[in-house]
Amino acid sequence: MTTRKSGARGRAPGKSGSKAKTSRQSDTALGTTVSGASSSGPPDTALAEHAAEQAALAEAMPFNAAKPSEYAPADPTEPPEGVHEEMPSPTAGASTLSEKNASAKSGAATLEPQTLPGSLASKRVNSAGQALTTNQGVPISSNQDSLKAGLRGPTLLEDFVLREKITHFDHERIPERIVHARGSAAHGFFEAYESLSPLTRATVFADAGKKTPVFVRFSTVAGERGSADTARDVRGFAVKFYSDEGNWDLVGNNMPVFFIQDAMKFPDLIHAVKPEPHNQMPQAASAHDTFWDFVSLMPESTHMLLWVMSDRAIPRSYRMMQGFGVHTFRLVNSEGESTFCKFHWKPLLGTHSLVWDEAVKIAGADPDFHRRDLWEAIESGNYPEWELGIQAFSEADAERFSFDVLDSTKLIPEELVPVQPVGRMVLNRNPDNFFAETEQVAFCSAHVIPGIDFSNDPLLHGRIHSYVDTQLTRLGGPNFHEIPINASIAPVHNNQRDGLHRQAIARGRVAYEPNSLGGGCPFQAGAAGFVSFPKAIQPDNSPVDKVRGRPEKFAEHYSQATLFFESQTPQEQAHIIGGFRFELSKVTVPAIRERMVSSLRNVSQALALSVAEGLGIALPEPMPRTIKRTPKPEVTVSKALSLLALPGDGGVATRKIAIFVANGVEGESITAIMDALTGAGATVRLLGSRLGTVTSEEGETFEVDATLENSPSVLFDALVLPDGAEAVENLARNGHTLEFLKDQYRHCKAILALGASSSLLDKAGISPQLPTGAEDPGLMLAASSEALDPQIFITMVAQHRHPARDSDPPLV
Ligand code: HDE
Repeated sequence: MTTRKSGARGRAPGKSGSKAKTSRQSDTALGTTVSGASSSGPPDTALAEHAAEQAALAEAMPFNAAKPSEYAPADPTEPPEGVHEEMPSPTAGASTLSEKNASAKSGAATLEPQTLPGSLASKRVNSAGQALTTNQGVPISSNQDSLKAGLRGPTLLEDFVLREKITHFDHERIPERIVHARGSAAHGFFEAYESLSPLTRATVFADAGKKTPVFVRFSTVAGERGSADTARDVRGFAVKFYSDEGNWDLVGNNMPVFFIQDAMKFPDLIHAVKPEPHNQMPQAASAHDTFWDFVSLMPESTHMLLWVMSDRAIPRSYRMMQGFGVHTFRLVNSEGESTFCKFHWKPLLGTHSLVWDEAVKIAGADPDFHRRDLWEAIESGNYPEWELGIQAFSEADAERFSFDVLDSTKLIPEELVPVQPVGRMVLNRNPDNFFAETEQVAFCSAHVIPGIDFSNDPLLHGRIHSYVDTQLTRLGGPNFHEIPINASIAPVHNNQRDGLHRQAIARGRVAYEPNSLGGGCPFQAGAAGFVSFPKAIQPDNSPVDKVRGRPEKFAEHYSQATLFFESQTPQEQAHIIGGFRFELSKVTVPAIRERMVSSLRNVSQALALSVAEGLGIALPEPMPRTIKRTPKPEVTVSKALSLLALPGDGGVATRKIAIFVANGVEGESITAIMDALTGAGATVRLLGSRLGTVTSEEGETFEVDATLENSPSVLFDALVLPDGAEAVENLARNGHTLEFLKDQYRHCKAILALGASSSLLDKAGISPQLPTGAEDPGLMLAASSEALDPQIFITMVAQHRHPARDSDPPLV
């Protein structure tokens, strides 16, 4: 038997042990912290009682009963609970008997099992109605001037208020993340649809309706902390679940695959994509020599390159992108049975993206475009929501697939393993403080909870090491788990101590295990704790040799790149071609461009040809393939891979719509469309040449809330041009008007031209017909306010874009 409990329970303090208390001892001997008498002494003092309890605890464990279970255990999946004793009294484990002397600072003794509270509430500072203080809590009399020897005299070294303020300021910046430096985050919750207990014992999926708090950070990868949001890049999608069995971090991306297969290549990939080391250019962009040099030599990157050159890499909003766990994970149920699993987040608003020309212009107009969008949506009560789905499959299924599920450059088509919805996530609270929460949050793919486990994906295994390692430097030492945003809600009990910035004040003198003086606590949880799934390292149980290498299936690099390309709509394909053309045209070394195009020949002839044409080069020979015989793929077209597969709820909530106004506008139709749009949940802004008010034909005034100069077209999803001859004339005189209009048209957005404003369309060279002669489905002309049916326009806006108008190069 390895588990013993309550050995000391019921024994009278001081009566433990076999020795009779016969010998006289000094009354003060018990206070000593060294040496001491061989028996506990008279039991009538607190010191004696404490000493007796300690003695009893020590005697209750005459030897380490757990030892035999540590060698060649009969069943390693059922480790025993650690040997421990119930504490004989609340003070038995105290550091000091003086703990009863509470003060405003030390507070009362902590008698219940407890650690730092995980809730952020205790850390939140509310300064309303409070006077300024120093960091020592001393009220500051004046925050305007330093202390000087006379009004025109030198500043005094004595000024501790100034020195403390400046010193803190000097150290306000911490190192930024080496990747994913630019990010934005929000709090929310995850709610399980039903119990997933047949598949996993993970507590977040324990019951239908169970809610778990989350903190989610979205990010770009390559750019630095101050870079623009709309760079062409992968987006991080990192979710921290504060579960009741500890923190689970699902640190994913908005694309289901990755560039490389083994963690060994990650530093190379990132060195290649980051600004080039000699001149630190370009910022937040993959369109440069070193990136394309590297990836064109790494054919396994090709599938991911197709994703990154697609519109997925320039989302319209964080709220409108999917998330993926990327790697294959394991779900483990309470019987210890495992199922492989891939995680998918699907946005309720659907998947929508920018177009490249728009993304470039937004980077200048509003580099915080995605950050602002997320913040404003949550502030206005439009809480973004995603559905979590899993692809669950057995090891036997995995063996049958034409690709290896441990290869992160491959996805599992939804046609092969459907995505099963398991819960929803709502982000309903902005952080109080960007630095304290969004910057200091530390995600880590090693943070799993019982019921979630790793597969042998070699990319995932490198990540298990990397995150904590990088955070040690970024967050300054080993105690960053105690920073409030990182602290688990589940209590933390272990024997880790000290280190920079330690906050937990551990009670008692025991910081080791096994121990008897702390009653054996904290003790190992045994099978109730996280037990690693014991599956043999090699799926087929073949002998395990030390090896640096990859399985043969990893060597097939192109069939899923082809699958992705073939699954896109013609417009999406055109954008992928445009992406490659743009990026490769920025490369200065012709041989790199050619090498990449030769690789694309293995994906699609049409793709390679169009890119070659765009670059003005002849089609090179296809790149030799790594694998001799390509296995037949199970799926050749997957509808789920198109952005159009998730159109969203068909509404216009939070869509940003510009209505132009100027003196002389026809007010009735403006009011009608404005009311209809805001009624449908859209965000409407009245744009004019200047801030202030404009007066309508009817004498009504409208407040201009943004200008044509400060809010260009790319910041809006749709445009309304007003009626009123004078207003139209006024607007036509401002060059921004036509620029705005042309961009709305070029980016295939919905435009409503009321009455006289149709002349602005003519001036901009915009025809109500497409070059095919068909009516433009995103352009609405309403001759008068009576002829206006706002619902038709709302439906146009809800479609996000009207690709029929898309042309390469642009028509206007
Ligand atoms: Fe990361 N990654 N990564 N990564 N990653 C980091 O951790 C790393 C990879 C991802 O919002 C770093 O705290 C290695 C894949 C996200 O704070 C670092 C490898 C996926 C975030 C790190 C990968 C990701 C990071 C940088 C290859 C998608 C931002 C700072 C083996 C599944 C989390 C930090 C946040 C951040 C290492 C590959 C997602 C350096 C070694 C694949 C969303 O530890």
